[in-house]
Parts: sequence; structure tokens; C-alpha cells
Amino acid sequence: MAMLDNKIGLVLGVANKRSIAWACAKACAAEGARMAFTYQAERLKETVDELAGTLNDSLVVPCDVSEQETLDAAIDAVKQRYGRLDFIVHSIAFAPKEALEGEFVNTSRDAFRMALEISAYSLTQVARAALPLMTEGGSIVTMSYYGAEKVVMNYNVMGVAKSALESSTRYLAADLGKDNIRVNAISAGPINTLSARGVRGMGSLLGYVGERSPLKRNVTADEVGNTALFLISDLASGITGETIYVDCGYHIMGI
Ligand code: 0WD
Repeated sequence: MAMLDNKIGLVLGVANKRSIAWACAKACAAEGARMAFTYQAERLKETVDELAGTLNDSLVVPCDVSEQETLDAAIDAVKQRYGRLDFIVHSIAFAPKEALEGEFVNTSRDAFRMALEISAYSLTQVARAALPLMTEGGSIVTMSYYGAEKVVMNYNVMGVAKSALESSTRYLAADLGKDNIRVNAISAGPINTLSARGVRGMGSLLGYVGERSPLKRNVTADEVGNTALFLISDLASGITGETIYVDCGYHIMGI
């Protein structure tokens, strides 16, 4: 029997085939999971449809977390199709481009609010909306980054949002443990995706991290996907509230 046979998932954050969310979905599908996918904007629908169409019994629904009614409709669609939910991959983030370059001190109130709302609050928002469907326990996995705990040039307000995301992971884990729902974050090393390209200087960051990490390379989206699979599966039944680094060891290095 495969690890996720009979398991139903909701995957938020597939933008294209390079998305970390898609790597997570592929790993889970290979172990028997069936999944619903959300797309944030109409321009992404075709790509998400195409990718999801390669998987068994998938569902594709719109959802922009800044519009609560679209999330509610997505959860309802999952309920109609599958009747239940066992896991969630939360892999979304956003900050206005101008907030991801220059000095953090110049972050506007609007940029701060938007980054925190979409990149951090949405985890709590999605967990709460999905809770009634997670009747048999479950696992929620979100994506964080090293910029949550150390200053990374140009990451700016997204670093603050990731700190809030990791903290939210712990508070949610404490709340939802009684329902046998585990909540964990993966702190992924830099990967060249659509979102990553929005951070100024991403190319040189990849080179820097690749040279200095213990494994002397950058992590791949598939490696992050495999860790998500582990966290979702019963192999991780004793792990909750954790932030697991999947970064080729970069974060352990001092001088
Ligand atoms: O180096 C990297 N790529 C890392 C990414 C290192 C460590 C962590 N992460 C995180 C990101 O911060 C994010 O939380 O992983 C997550 C996924 O990022 P990704 O796979 O690198 O990026 P991408 O393929 O662009 O997917 C993120 C998607 C958005 O794509 P675009 O590029 O169109 O913004 O998040 C979705 C959207 O599909 N998204 C939303 N979904 C629902 N509602 C919203 C929203 N309001 N905003 C963005």
C-alpha cells in the first residue's frame, strides 16, 4: 500500500511546473494521494488545469486568499467532490515588488499589511476554513525561508512575514493537536521559481548559497516536495509545530 492511499489533499500555490507546490503535489500523487488545486488568478488557470490534469481524480478551483468568499467556495468544492480533507500544502506568498528591494526601513504600511496578510495570515485563514473537513486528523505544511530568522538582503518585509508564518505554525499546532492535526513548516533553500525572481538579486543569492552550503549546491524543488510528503505521511506522526530546514544545510554554517 502506498503512503498516502485514500488521502485527500488541498494544494495552494501552484503557478507553474517550477512551483514548490507542484513538486509537493507530484511527490504526494506518487504515493496515492488525490488532490484539489487552487489557482490565484485567471491567468494561471490554464497552466494549473494542465498540470492537475496529469494526476488521478484531481480538482481545480479558483482561490485568492485576499477574498474570503473564494476560499470558502474552494473548500465547499472540495467537500462536494471528496467529502473530506486529510492534508493541506500552503505554498503561497506575496509582497509588492518595491518592498523586495532597497532598505527595509522604507516598507510602506500597505506593503507590510499585504505581505503579512497573504503570506502569513492566510495559513490560519485556510486552516480554519478547512477544519470542518479534517474530520480524521491530518497534516498541514507551509513554506518558509531563512529570511525569517536572519537578515537576507532585499527579502525585507517577506522575512518579517515568514517569521509570523513560522510562529503561526507553532500556535496552530498547539490548537489543532487535540484534533490530531499536525502543522509544520519547511524552510526551503532558494529555488529559481516565479516568486523567487521577484526578489532582487536572486541569481547571486543562489550562487552564494550553493557555494557555502555543506552539500555545495542548491536544493531542488523535488527535495522540498519529498520532505512535504514525509511531513504529510504517518512517518512524521510525532512531529508538529516544527520548522524543518531543507536547504542543503546552509543554515548551520557560521564563519
Ligand atoms: O526560493 C524559493 N522559491 C523559496 C520559496 C524559498 C523558500 C520558501 N519559498 C516559499 C515562498 O515564499 C512561497 O511561500 O515557497 C512558497 C511557494 O513559492 P514558489 O513555489 O517559489 O513560487 P511560485 O511558483 O510563484 O508560487 C507562489 C504562488 C503564486 O504565484 P505568483 O508567482 O503568480 O505570485 O503563490 C500564489 C500564486 O499562485 N499566490 C496566491 N494564492 C492565493 N491567493 C496569492 C493569493 N492572494 N498570492 C500569491
